[in-house]
Amino acid sequence: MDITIPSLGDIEEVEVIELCVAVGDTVNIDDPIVVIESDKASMELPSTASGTVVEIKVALGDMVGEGSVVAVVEGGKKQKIEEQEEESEQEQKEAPADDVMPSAVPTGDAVQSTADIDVLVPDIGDAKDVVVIEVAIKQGDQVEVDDLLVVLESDKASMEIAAEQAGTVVTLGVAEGDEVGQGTHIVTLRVQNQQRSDVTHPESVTTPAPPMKPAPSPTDSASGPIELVPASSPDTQAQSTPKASDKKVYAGPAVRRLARELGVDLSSVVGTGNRSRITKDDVKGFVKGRLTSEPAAAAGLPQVASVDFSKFGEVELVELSRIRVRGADNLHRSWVNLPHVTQHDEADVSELEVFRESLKAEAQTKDIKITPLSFLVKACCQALAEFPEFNASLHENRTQLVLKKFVNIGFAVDTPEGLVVPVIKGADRLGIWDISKKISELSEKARAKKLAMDDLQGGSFTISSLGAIGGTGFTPIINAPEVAILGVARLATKPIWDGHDFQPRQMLPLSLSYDHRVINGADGGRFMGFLSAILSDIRRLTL
Ligand code: CAO
Repeated sequence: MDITIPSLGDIEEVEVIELCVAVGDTVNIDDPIVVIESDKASMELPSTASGTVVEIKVALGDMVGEGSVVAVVEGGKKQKIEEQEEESEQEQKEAPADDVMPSAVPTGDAVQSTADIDVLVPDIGDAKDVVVIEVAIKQGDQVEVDDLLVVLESDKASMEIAAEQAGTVVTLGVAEGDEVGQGTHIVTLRVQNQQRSDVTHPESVTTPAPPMKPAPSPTDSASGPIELVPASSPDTQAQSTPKASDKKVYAGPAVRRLARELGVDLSSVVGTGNRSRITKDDVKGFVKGRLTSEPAAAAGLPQVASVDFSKFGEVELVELSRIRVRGADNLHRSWVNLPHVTQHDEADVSELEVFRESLKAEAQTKDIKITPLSFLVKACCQALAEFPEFNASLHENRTQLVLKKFVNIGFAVDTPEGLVVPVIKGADRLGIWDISKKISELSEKARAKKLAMDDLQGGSFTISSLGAIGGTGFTPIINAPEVAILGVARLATKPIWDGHDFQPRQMLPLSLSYDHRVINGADGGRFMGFLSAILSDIRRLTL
């Protein structure tokens, strides 16, 4: 059974702009086979048979005329010829004898210099459920001839209603989503130097208009007339002033439907089809682009401008290591997803430092390097036991907290390849010597690129120490999905008032960043107070 292009009225040829089926597809009567388009409108061509598509006879971009075979369907039922002819005859009887330009039907009284013209929905035949899917104008807009006013869509075709005359929008009769029928008031335009506008209009005299039926009924057949509704083509749009036409999009009904389903604003999509028509692939590509593009763009955040720096001087492009690229992604993900708060404090580590110095000789004999970091790890384990919410993750359902009954402390290691965060598993069960050993082993492995996946996984809290490098404080980014991270800066000897005198004390700057969805400021303060107290009096580590 051949599926053919029916009568196109006065139009000789239309373009195939979309294939809706592929060979092997099963179709029912009325299922769209292709979308065809004249220079004025687009519509779906419904199948006149049910069965399996065994051959597609056209390709995208082909020009087809009445009688052209579009596809061959086998194995099902064909619509009865008598039915088709009856419907066709019936439609012809019902069609108004004076079919003229189908677009906006202006009515109004004779005027001198200005007149208010009501633009109405034209005869849309038996199209059902016609919905206003786009309103391209607003009150006060100046429209030119051929500027788009509204786009209507039935279950089969979309049709653009364009301005027949230039004028100013006085009132709008429809809104997006309204259902309309023939005669519905679309807009009132205030036009200049109008004659009588309800009798005829210049275009209908000079340009023979195609017959007017917006969409074939479900039973339209190969032999019945299929009539396209004129609308402004992109060519005419391009020529007109771009005020009300700024929002115009050029897309077929199937594409518009897809865009609506995916929530895509078609005016943001660049059309790659003939005359910039938007195709389904354009819509899909747009969505894909949004999903894979910069997180900021995907989230609708403004993007940092890309600048061609070579305009200002010599530049060199250097590849970033995989660790840096992935690390940057992780940091960015955390930064945009977790509301960070950073709380600062200083711990008096004077006694800790005396104790640490006293251990150095012994450490040397054990071939262990003992630094403030080992004590920080130990102290954090104790603080996490006291404040379990800091040793947790927010469940993805966002209504539960995953409290971890283990304490695995990650620590940031600066390597030539970038920042890595190995994890000391079960740190709460280790003493200072073992923690120190672990820090040395894991940081050496990190710098030698020998870390195993297991060394990097399972962290429940992270410490980032820049103490050996310097600085008085910084705001570390949480190693999500953990909820807190401790930043450590360089300790400094400061004069601290003891109530009688200033005493020289070794003060260690601490910066705690936490996920404010999980931890509030008061808890952050308590955690810091507890941590400082332990570091100030390391005897507490034994408690
Ligand atoms: N204040 C003053 N001195 C400090 C200090 C501090 N907070 N922390 C460490 N030091 C001292 C150490 O005691 C050591 O001196 P001594 O040998 O005289 O005792 C010296 O600085 C060097 O320490 P280290 O760096 O070898 O050892 P560490 O345990 O402090 O740190 C490691 C190990 C792996 C964390 C560190 O080498 C490193 O990579 N730090 C960078 C982490 C980083 O980049 N963080 C930023 C992440 S966010 O971008």
